Amino acid sequence: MVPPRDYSTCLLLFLLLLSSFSHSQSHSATKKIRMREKVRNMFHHAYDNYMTHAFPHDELKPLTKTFTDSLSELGNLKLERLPQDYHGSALSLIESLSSLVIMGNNTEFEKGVLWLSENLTFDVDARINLFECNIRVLGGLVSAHLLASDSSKKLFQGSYKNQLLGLAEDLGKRFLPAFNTPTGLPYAWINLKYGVMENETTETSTSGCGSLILEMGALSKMTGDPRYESAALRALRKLWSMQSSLKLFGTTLDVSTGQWIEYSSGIGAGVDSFYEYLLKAHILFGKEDFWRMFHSAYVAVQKHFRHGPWYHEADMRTGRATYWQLTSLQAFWPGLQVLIGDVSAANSSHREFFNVWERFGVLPERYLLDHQMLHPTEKYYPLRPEFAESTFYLYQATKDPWYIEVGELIVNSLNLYTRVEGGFASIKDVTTMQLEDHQHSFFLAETCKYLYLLFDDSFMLENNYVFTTEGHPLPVLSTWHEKLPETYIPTNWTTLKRQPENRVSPMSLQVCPAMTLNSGQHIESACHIPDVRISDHRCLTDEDCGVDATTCRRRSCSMAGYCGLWLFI
Ligand code: DMJ
Repeated sequence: MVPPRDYSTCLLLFLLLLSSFSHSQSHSATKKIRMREKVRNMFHHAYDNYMTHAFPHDELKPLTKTFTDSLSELGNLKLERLPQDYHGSALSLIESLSSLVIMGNNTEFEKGVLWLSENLTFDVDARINLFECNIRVLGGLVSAHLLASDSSKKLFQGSYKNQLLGLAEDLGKRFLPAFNTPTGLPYAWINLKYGVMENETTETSTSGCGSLILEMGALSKMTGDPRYESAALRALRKLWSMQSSLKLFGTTLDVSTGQWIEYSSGIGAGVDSFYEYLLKAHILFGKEDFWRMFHSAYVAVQKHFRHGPWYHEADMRTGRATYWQLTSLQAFWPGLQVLIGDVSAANSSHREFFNVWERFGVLPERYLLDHQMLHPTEKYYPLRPEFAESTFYLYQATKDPWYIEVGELIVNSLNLYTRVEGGFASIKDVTTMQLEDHQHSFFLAETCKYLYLLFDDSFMLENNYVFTTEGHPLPVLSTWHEKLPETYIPTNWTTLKRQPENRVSPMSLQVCPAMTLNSGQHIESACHIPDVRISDHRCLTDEDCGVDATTCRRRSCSMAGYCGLWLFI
């Protein structure tokens, strides 16, 4: 471009640039406000329909405008074997409480808390999944209690008398018999009224044992009763002792023998929140030990599961790749990477999920990377939040407006494909967009919440929060910390509550920063493990392939060196 000759031209160009810059800034601010209101409307459409047609039952069936008492047998998407004599625990209301606060609906929050205080009981004959009940119900109650007792928020007209904490404590006590095993690893299933049932299965998952510490730890801190934290910690330590020489974990195990059942694992189903809780427990409780565990586990994942921008599964004993698939649950991983500052790795795998979302309009549950096709029986999208969650974290870290565009795409897809008169319905098959009559409670707890926070993060400026795996915020409190990481402590520190300009968020921990040397050479973050295994990822024999998690059939190694259920495909 030829440089302008006189100052007036220069000034004119400068003013034009400035006005286009401020115009694009105000344009993006307007867009964020518009999108925020769209999400608020979505949340209320889902919530109001639940309250009208399903409350106080557990979840809404939006197509028939009825309900399902799904807390019992949660973790089982088909909702089979529901008990006859259980009439719900207002699960979707409990899951909505923290979202109501974030979206500023204090009246409805107070109403919900009062209803639960007067009506909710856990003395019910219902067999529940410990992991699901912990993240959804205990987590929902603990988080709402902490929000309600924060007097600066003024959420109550009257006074709040710790009613939710009483309920949480009652539930926590009912969890304890599950840990009564020779190993301290908890049973996956427990009856809320009668404890562990006779002949109960001893099989559970890695996340079932390793993702209890945030909620149960918080409960101990608040009640002064150490039993919850101790039980969760003992289980986590036992699990930790079961890692392989490659520092990998399997997916399922036996709680009475402490032996692995499924040796293949990845970052998705059955394992995901185990990794998440190691890091988040470090942030919430300040224990260095959690950080050391997380770091070692994270490095092993990056080394053995990562293949360019995406992650496969591998045998914990040999590190050999087993399943080559992209799953909807894995999409939380980039968000976790943002928390430790590994933003470049987060960004590249987020892109992969974005491509799949764009291709299908939503994220299918399982996409077979080695065949570039959908898993034949897992073509559904049950309104999961993970992709929105990572988009929110990446926008927080980068402020790159592209993530706002991604958020808009998610919102538009949800409204286009899943919104019905009676709420939001799950998608049964992403190739036909046929709907299923189920609005999962995590749509209220997480999907809507993360989308809202993407467009309006003012809630995040009030305090430092850690979001549980179910999206329930827990404030990072100095009184809960044994020792804060150095980077977390401002010089004049007394409490972690401070002004927005001094805010220290988990992201600013930057525990794995990338570096540029004096020579100009760029060194990857300490947590960003370069991919060195691309050439040796394939299987050699059927032994390397393990068992298919859905059909329980042994998989075999194809001529091309990929594991699969070849008869099936
Ligand atoms: C939620 O219940 C939680 O995010 C859990 O950790 C994984 N699955 C669902 C949502 O997909």
